[in-house]
Amino acid sequence: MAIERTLSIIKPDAVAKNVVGAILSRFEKAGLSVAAARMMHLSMEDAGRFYAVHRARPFYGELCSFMSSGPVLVAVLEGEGAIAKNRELMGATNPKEAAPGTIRADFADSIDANAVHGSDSAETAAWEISYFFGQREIYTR
Ligand code: RTP
Ligand code: MG
Repeated sequence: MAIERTLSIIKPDAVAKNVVGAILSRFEKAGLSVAAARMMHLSMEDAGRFYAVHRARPFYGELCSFMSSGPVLVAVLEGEGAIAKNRELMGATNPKEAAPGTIRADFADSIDANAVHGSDSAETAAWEISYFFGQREIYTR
């Protein structure tokens, strides 16, 4: 399988719970490497542009408020099949439906406060990575 890059966000709920390291460790144990990472506090506008694909959905306002409610860790993960592997490690969007042992099953509280974001396709990953990181900020081991 090809080496891919994907964008991960450790959301405000998980940062507040002090489980950033625990979540990054899951990625590393599954064979993904951190190629870039930064703590940031998104503005409502930052979150709105990032999640623009959802702007017509009823949960858009709440999603943007939540994502700008506290600091997040934005990161680029790199490895074989990184996009699908990350989604698998994350688990279902609603933590009540997330498989046991997934990040959302173990760390998420609700469908809004669901601990992590992960790119859902190669096209999305490329756009999301470029939204947060310049070429010179991304490292390959
Ligand atoms: P994400 O984009 O954050 O990685 O999550 P996802 O792909 O699993 O879910 P997506 O459909 O892209 O939705 C983005 C985020 O919006 C919130 N959401 N709320 N109330 C609802 O029905 C609902 N549906 C989605 C979630 O916080 C989800 O992560
Ligand atoms: Mg999504």
